[in-house]
Amino acid sequence: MNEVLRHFAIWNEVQEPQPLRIGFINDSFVVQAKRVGETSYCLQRINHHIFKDVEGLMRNIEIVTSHIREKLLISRAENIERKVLHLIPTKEGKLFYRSPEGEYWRLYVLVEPATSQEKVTPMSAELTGQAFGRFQRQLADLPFNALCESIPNFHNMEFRLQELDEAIKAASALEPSEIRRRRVEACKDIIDWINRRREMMCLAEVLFREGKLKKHINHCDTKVNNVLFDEKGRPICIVDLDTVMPGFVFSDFGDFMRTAANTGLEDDPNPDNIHVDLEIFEAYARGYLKEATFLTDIEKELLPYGCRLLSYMQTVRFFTDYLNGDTYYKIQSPEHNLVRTRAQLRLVEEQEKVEDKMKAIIKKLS
Ligand code: GN1
Ligand code: MG
Repeated sequence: MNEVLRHFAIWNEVQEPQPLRIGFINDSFVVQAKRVGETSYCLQRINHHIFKDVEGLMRNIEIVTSHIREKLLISRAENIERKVLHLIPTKEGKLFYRSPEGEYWRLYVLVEPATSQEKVTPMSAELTGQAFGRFQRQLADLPFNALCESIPNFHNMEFRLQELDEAIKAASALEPSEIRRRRVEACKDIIDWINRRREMMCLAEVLFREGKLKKHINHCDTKVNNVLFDEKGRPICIVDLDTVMPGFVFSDFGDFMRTAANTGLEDDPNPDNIHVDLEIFEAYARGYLKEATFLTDIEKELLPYGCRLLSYMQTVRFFTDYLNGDTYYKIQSPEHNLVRTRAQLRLVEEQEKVEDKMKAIIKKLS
């Protein structure tokens, strides 16, 4: 790995890279400076099986981080280095390094001291809402098509359902003994459940085609662990920018609620643990609406719908991976993707139950 580091434009002495266990997709390593007070780094191997257009992905990140840095400079913000990710180019001036083995690597300045959270409190939810609202607002003046879709159709519900249909078809055509075929047969109830909600969940794509809904630049992975906090528990920087791309604003809102306003786990083995945490919902919404001053009426109105949409999308994505034989998400047990599917499915049902309450909260806060 020192061979990889050699290609980046860094001039201080650093220690051996140490693996950092975060995320399901890329591999990350911390590279500490040898001398106290010097810059340390975060080295990442980009999963190019998932991000096929690494060039486009890295260009997106460069556009977004420079745009935010410029905004921070204009507003004379302090500690800009800690507020937005900083990519270190290679010695050849490229945004990433491709090794002779065909691996893709990039290097960021390590934001420190910083901590990340796995669980939110109402207080941190409100601050995180502000942080993601601000992030969207800082990017709101970029035309949405300034960025490419680093994963084509990433949050496109119609596309995710097509992928599911293909997975069902492929698995159904296999030998009866084949595990994927048995999975389809054992999960007819889930397929019916998904089908009953299809039309409703493709509404955003329809509204977009009718010109009633705009796209913005979104983060597309708004989990609380993608926000770095300082020692006082204040958000400093948004990380994991692989999926910044055009999309609907309520996708980001909904994805946070999917992961944080849930009393259970994303892969809770006991779905009865899963309810919507309305206190977290309200706190995040309050913070978000304070900063997301660019929202149109229809976008505000669709925020609760965004919660359901993202949980439904994740149900479909986990389930599709299960039927495909677990090729996308790293799993910790053979049935992990099914456990995740059932947990997300229950979350959708719980969100359906409190949709009116969520709407009332948004109305009160707007
Ligand atoms: C993946 O690896 P991580 O945790 O950042 C996925 C998200 C899913 C999430 C589900 C590029 O994110 O879209 O919502 O898992 N990222 C990608 O936990 O597919
Ligand atoms: Mg991520």
